[in-house]
Amino acid sequence: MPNVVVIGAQWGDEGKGKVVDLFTQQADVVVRFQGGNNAGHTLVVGGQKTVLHLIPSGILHPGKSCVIGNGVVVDPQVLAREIDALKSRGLLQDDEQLVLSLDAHVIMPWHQALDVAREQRMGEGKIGTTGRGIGPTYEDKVARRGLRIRDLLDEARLARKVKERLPAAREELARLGARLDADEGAIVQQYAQLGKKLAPFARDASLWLHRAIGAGKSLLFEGAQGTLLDVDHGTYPFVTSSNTVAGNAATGSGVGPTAIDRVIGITKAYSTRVGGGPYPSELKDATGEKLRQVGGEFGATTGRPRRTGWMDALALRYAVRVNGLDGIAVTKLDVLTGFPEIKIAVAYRCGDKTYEEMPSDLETLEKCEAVYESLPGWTEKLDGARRWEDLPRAARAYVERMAELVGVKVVAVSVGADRGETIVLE
Ligand code: 2SA
Ligand code: GDP
Ligand code: MG
Repeated sequence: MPNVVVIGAQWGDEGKGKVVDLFTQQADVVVRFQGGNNAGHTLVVGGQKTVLHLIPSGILHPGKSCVIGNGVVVDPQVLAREIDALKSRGLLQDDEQLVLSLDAHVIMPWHQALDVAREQRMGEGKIGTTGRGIGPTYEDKVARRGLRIRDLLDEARLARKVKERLPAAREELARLGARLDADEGAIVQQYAQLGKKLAPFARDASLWLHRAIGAGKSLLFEGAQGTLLDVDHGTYPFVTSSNTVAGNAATGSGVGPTAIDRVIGITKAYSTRVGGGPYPSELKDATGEKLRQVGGEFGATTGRPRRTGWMDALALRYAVRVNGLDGIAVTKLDVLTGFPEIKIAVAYRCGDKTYEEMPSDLETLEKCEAVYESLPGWTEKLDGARRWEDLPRAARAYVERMAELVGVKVVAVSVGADRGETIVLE
């Protein structure tokens, strides 16, 4: 298989975990390159569900390697727990299977406390973060004062860095009316211990990937969150704090962009969003509630109910553009069974103006209403479909119309959460 980037083409939770797990059958190495444990990637195999937050979604395949790249922000407690949970299930038996970049930045307890305290202060206008400390950790990275995995491996250096950062973090927390209970010594001890636990996995991941490419291995890059949550290209400021688009697969892992052969976007057959921010095709009615219930649209990390709505062709076309998508995989088509009519947003109306491409200005976007095209629904259950021809005519027409509106081919259609419930088209 060529080297492929799999990216969320909407607001996250498109089913990247499922698709990456499936594609891993043809790959050798799966690489996370951004985000952290804000992500919740769900894999279902033979009815058994696994939710991964940091470890790439290839880990269920023994013999395939998983890399956490330099662009990921790592909460070492969460990673250690995830490793233990997998080991106790008989997975990840060989430590060589997991590579953790020495350069990945570390989420420290004050980052998480700051994330939560800042959100509480923002009230109505809050971003709706996952409260995992993602934003504050990326802030420190860019401000050149972050701690990296390599700092956990050297206790003296760790102690020095904690001493440097902790007072300022405490001051900010106090200003926000919050506090961090743990004292400096306890934090150093705990994180040095975590460093020892993670040391067997910690490596120069860029060099490791370079050698894997040299040995003819194929790489699968696993995006987290989605295109519209990208810090540059998303609905800023209602975004996450990393670049979620395909271009960051190179930066966030230390391979050159010429190593990437193909980019696939994952989209639901409808849409969801978690957290605040504009969402022109949102459904705040009984139809939206039905999508949430039938689709099980609750956060895989926080359990928050996801906002739901119709497919948005403008947003998807935008994702095709900013990621350079070669194709899309459409997930959760089965969820639409039984809806008498299915809509696709094909334009936005904002006052007396009509937009056919995604407006870049948030204030405009906030005032936009979706203009819909309506297609007939179907009543047949889809979870048994394994070939394109198994789908009812109306379901095929819907997917074909989606592809036509966004101008790329559909490479797979997912009709259930299980690995096997997929129609692979190429
Ligand atoms: P953060 O925590 O700083 O990254 O939050 C900033 C925005 O990014 C959104 N975000 C997400 N959106 C969808 N899914 C995500 N992962 C979890 C899941 C979400 C959950 O798989 O369901 O469990 O709540 C994710 N992670 C970040 C977030 O909602 C903010 O809008
Ligand atoms: P990710 O963050 O993109 O990996 O997606 P999540 O795991 O957060 O959310 C996707 C949810 O949809 C998970 O509960 C999956 O098990 C489920 N899922 C994925 N594909 C399908 C599908 O085709 N049909 C149904 N019904 N569920 C699916
Ligand atoms: Mg998710």
